Amino acid sequence: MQLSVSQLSDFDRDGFVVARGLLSPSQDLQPVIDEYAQVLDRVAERMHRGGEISSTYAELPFADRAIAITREAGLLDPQPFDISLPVNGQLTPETEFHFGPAVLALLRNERLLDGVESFVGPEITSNPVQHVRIKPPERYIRANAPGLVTRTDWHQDNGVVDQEADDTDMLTVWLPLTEATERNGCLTVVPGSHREGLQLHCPMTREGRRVNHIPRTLVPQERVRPLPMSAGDVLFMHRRCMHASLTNASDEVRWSFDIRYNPSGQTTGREVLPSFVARSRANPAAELRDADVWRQLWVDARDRLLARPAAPMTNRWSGAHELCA
Ligand SMILES: O=C(O)CCC(=O)C(=O)O
Ligand SMILES: [Fe+2]
Repeated sequence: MQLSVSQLSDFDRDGFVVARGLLSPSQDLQPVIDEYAQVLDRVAERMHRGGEISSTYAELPFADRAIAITREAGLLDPQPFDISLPVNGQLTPETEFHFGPAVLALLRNERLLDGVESFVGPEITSNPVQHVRIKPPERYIRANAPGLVTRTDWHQDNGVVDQEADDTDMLTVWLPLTEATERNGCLTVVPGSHREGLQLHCPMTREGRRVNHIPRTLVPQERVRPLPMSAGDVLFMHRRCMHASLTNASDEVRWSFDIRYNPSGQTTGREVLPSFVARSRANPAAELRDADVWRQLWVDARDRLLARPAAPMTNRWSGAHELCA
């Protein structure tokens, strides 16, 4: 189902639109939750063997298990769950990730891609800038934890990809697997900010990774709007819409995917990572449908990145601006 005229005009005005109930939690999201239970199993077993946790908490459902592990160990490392590789340092031959068939099915979901097609057109590439964020209650997480498990600072997605992708019509798709509320860390946005250009971002190093954020003084606080969403809702967001997320101050896990798409043929902004054709009306045979092939693309990307000499991170955000001090 393509988006309605009024949804498209909301996107035009605000820089985002939430399609309520676009996905079915039981049909479209549950397979992903089930797949991740296996990843958590593996990670919990390993942590238990390594003496990091006293129990594997195998009897608990996913969210409770993630919380129990975080409570005891201070962190459930997000990398083995993620659908990406660290590009800013920290990559090793042991770096894990998760590229499973249920996640690929979600990225290729018909209803989702119909929505994406409304913005991107009929030739759709899955952009490799993508993450899964499984965020336990913040109070159980140790200090200096990776950004994927804590609140996200203000930024525009355009500001975190390479400069060469400034003109790429990259569309961000954000969808929760659990209820996302103001208390557990839903997104916040500045409606209309996508029309105000690319803002200054300041680099910050966090856990050895470089993250770029918009300094507070450039965020118009009076325009900030929280965006609570339910499982099944899907947010479509312009690459220059300013957004952040709140702290998880609740007792539950806040779990979301953020994935991106762009018209095929445009640069993704992270060319070192693999993209794939998610939909092609002109040449359906070009679509990637096999999760093993998808996974292998990322294994090969990891090997390529490990083999190349460590290049200094070049980035347009030098941090020299006075607002970055
Ligand atoms: O979920 C979050 O905390 C941040 C997500 C985000 O920045 C994005 O989807 O682009
Ligand atoms: Fe973002």
